[in-house]
Amino acid sequence: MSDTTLIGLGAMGTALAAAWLAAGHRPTVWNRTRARAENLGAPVADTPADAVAASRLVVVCLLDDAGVGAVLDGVDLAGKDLVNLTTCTPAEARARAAWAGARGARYLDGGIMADPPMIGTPDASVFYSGSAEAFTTWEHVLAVPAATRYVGEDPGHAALHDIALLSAMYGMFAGIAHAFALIRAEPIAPTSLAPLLADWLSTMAGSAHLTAAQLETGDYRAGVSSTLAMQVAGIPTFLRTAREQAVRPDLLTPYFTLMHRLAADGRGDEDTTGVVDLLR
Ligand code: FVH
Repeated sequence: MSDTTLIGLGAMGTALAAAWLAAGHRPTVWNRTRARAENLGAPVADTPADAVAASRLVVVCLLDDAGVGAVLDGVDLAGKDLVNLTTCTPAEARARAAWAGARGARYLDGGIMADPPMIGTPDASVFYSGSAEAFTTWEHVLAVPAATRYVGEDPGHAALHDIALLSAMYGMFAGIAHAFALIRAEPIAPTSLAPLLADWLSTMAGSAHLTAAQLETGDYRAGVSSTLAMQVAGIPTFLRTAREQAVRPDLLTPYFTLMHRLAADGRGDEDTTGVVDLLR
């Protein structure tokens, strides 16, 4: 019996397989398009059922949750530990855990915080949640391609951490796009702005800690150094600058609108943390 089965050899699954093979594991693999499995140097199963039968630990990394259901439909999962690294929503992960449990499998959901080239490097990590027993049993195998971060028994919490962090990343991407758009028509090289931007964003990322503390205490005035009122007063300058540079402010205005709403509610002496509550 192989120690691991890996179902799904897209860009991510192939990177996972390569990391396990490089570390001396011998995962049994299956992929819908068989050609992607053939030159890996791993045993290739003919069917998903054969792949699942080959190992107690079954790792799935497919495009989406519907694919997981389609591939594992009718496959005997009794006694297996199913680790699903397919990106999904928290509700999909909980439903998939119940689905696996009803078929006699322990379930772990995983949210991958890496792109394929990062797999096998110290920068890669994966959030896991679900069966603590399954995590303890297989952590030594799961830790080969990426550092493991177990975030609890709720199978939806790995996906929730994954999507929360990626959502913050997209907010950052939006800010970066706006910043580059502002300088685009000027004789300022993007490569000269980039290190300034990266340093500034790294410094400001620490503000997440103050926001978290304020959310936990409910005191949105604690530790405020730049009040909402001061920041709202500056919004017209951001909008005029965008207009002067012929840049659409579309990526910033949703956040500015929420800041205005808080200020209109008389919360100008607070931080911007109240935006979190307005979003709910
Ligand atoms: N690549 C990335 O940067 C991100 C990083 C964070 C995590 N994601 C998630 O990982 C899952 C897999 O992503 P991927 O990069 O491997 O995706 P693809 O290269 O497009 O490969 C998709 C695999 O899924 C197979 N597949 C899709 N639909 C079905 C289906 N209905 N039945 C069976 N297999 C299916 C596909 O098979 P094939 O096209 O080769 O036959 C690939 O193996 C994903 O959740 C990301 O969000 C990656």
